[in-house]
Amino acid sequence: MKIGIYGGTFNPPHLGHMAAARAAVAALGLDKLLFVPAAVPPHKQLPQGTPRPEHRLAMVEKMADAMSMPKVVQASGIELEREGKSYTADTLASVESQYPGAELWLLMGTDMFLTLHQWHDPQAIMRLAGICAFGRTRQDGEALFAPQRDYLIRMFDARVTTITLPDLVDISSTRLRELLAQGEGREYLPPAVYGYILMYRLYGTHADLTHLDLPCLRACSYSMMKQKRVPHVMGVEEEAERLALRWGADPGMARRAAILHDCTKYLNLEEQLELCQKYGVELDDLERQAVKLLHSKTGACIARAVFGEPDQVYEAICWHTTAKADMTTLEKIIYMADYIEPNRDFDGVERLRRLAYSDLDKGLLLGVETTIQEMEERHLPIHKKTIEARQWLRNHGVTTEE
Ligand code: DGI
Ligand code: FE
Ligand code: FE
Repeated sequence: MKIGIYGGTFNPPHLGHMAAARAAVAALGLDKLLFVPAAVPPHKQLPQGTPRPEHRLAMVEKMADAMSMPKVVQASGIELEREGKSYTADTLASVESQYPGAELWLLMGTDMFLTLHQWHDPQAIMRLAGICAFGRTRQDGEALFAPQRDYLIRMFDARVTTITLPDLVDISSTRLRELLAQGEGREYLPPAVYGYILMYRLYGTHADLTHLDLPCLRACSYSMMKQKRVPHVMGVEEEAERLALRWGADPGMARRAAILHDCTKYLNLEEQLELCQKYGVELDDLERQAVKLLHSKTGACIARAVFGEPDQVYEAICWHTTAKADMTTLEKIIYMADYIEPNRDFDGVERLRRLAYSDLDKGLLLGVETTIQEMEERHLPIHKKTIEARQWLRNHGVTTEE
């Protein structure tokens, strides 16, 4: 097993780090790559306004997740958790003991590579790991790297590989922090990291969360979920806008409701219940135990309380899982968009898609009936609002015939 170890302050983690990590995984054939955010070295103060360690670790976790290689790329809090000074040699030793027999590669940029012989215990570092240095240009690779590479090989019997990063995102963390403080820099960050920065007001950002434009709202929402759910949420946004245009609802509101509809999906039961308490949501017996039913309630609360969304958006998110009797057009649209967005693939989805665009109520009824049937097959209790939705539609003469 080959493991890459990519340390740094990641202050903040950005697309340049991701490009370098991707190149290293490919060039070295890594089975695993660990991003290891460094603790503040006692002798080297991090710049003022550097987020707390837990924020840096959370951002690095978001960057790792954004690489969409969940089995390979991971964040590690190993240096942040360690007491006292954190030396690379110790980190390598600890990875070594965690993965006995693994072949370790230490990844680093040019500056680090050129000073490697001055680090604490360079013998141990180069005994435990091969060195993989990223160059920005070919000149780096040759003029700068070659003498240092030869020296390290001679002195420490090092194994050294250099990678030239062809399309390296050209941004320094220092410059990026300046841009962020001026409300810029979004294009250098994975959306989930940018959203996290906005939500916790890191690096001097002070976005008004209640007046975010769509890209910032997306970033915030994606920062609250796993990368693997993002395509679904993007699909719902696209579908909701299309349905809104078809059925005369506000496409902007449809988009915003869609962007936020699953934003609390990853909270556990305890966290869900806490939010319900905080926002005064009354729950029935089924909701208190079925965590999957709670994210629509809590998502709606976050949309309104944190992002300042109006009642229509609140309600549309609130009913997107169970539906209910007598829904507004926007509520129906979000329910349907969640069901038929382009990534959905199940028996009957094509018929559901046709109905959603030919007769919204018929589509809604078929969606509700499909859910009820699925719940029955899985022997799960059906929420009473879902039953009421079906009854209301039937009472109003709606059928699922095409
Ligand atoms: O959040 P999504 O996965 O995009 O979709 P969703 O909000 O419709 O949630 C679907 C989940 O909710 C699915 O796992 C089943 C659950 N669910 C929906 N209606 C009912 C329900 N669970 C129970 N027990 N009863 C319901 O009536
Ligand atoms: Fe949902
Ligand atoms: Fe969803």
